[in-house]
Amino acid sequence: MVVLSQPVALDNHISVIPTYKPVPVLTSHSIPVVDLTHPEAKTLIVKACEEFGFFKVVNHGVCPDLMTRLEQEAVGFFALPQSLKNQAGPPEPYGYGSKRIGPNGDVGWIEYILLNANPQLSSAKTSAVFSQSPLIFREAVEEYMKEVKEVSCKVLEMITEGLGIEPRDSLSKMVRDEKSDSCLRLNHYPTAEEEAEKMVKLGFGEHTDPQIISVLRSNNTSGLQICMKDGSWVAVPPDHSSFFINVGDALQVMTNGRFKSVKHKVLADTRKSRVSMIYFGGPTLSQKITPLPSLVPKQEDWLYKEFTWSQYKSSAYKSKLGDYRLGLFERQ
Ligand code: GA4
Repeated sequence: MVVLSQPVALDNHISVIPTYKPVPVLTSHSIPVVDLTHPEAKTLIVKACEEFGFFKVVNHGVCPDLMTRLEQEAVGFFALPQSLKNQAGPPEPYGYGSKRIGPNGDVGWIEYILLNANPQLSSAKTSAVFSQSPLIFREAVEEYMKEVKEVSCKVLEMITEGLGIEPRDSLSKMVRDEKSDSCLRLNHYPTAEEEAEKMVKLGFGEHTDPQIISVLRSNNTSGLQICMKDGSWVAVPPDHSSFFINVGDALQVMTNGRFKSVKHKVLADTRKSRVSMIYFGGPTLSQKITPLPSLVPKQEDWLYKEFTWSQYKSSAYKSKLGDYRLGLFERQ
């Protein structure tokens, strides 16, 4: 259980960032760990997606140096003077953001960069992210996105195989599409300067990810918690050499609710900064999101109305972080 305590005023515009007293949460002994090279990996992934919508992957094949390099470059960006970082913001939704999350009043103890994975869609804001930093930042971002996209596609192919769906690229082809609406988020949960502010704060409020799949990597600072089916929260111990995979809303729909899009949040411990990078694998804007016909052949069994990713995305940007976004698309 999490206990809300004194709100902290941050500036003229942001009234409150909820502060938390550290309270015991369950340990994570039950979070599944999947070795991607194990012969039974696909079965374990399907089970983890059904039970938790979340799991950790090891033996993923991404070079640890690349993960460290991107982390260092991100840390370098966040260490720039505020005035320079602000030139890449506010996010619309791409670019640099501080404390505000999304356009509808959500706030957190966080600063971040949101980048579209499709370089052709790069905006003035995203170019500004790289204008203050050496070229190696942009190169690390591009190389990392390529590698992590491969991890997403490998996992999605294991999911289709585990579910017995043909063809095996039914899901991965959506993320592989060169026009896929995927993105990368680099998050920095800063330390607090004032002694009085050094308390656990809400870094990123509870929410589900809208896309198909999310692949998260963080430094060795804790903070991520996931919500279990019974509503209890479990703290996920950090592991900087592994990835954590989330089922997103679109995959919940495509499996007709068999996989659950996992609710999660981040509590920021302001004595130790946390840096995370998350790749959100999404489909193209025009992709129709429906239960996969080979999994649920009869339309009358579909739990959701048909919608496009573009429709879902616009409705997500009208919502607050913690809203249940799929509610609008459920069939009566
Ligand atoms: C949550 C998952 C991703 O971080 C994100 C977020 C997006 C944003 O920060 O711009 C959203 C949020 C996320 C869900 C609801 C809307 C959109 C903020 C917000 C209030 C990039 C995404 O795709 O959806």
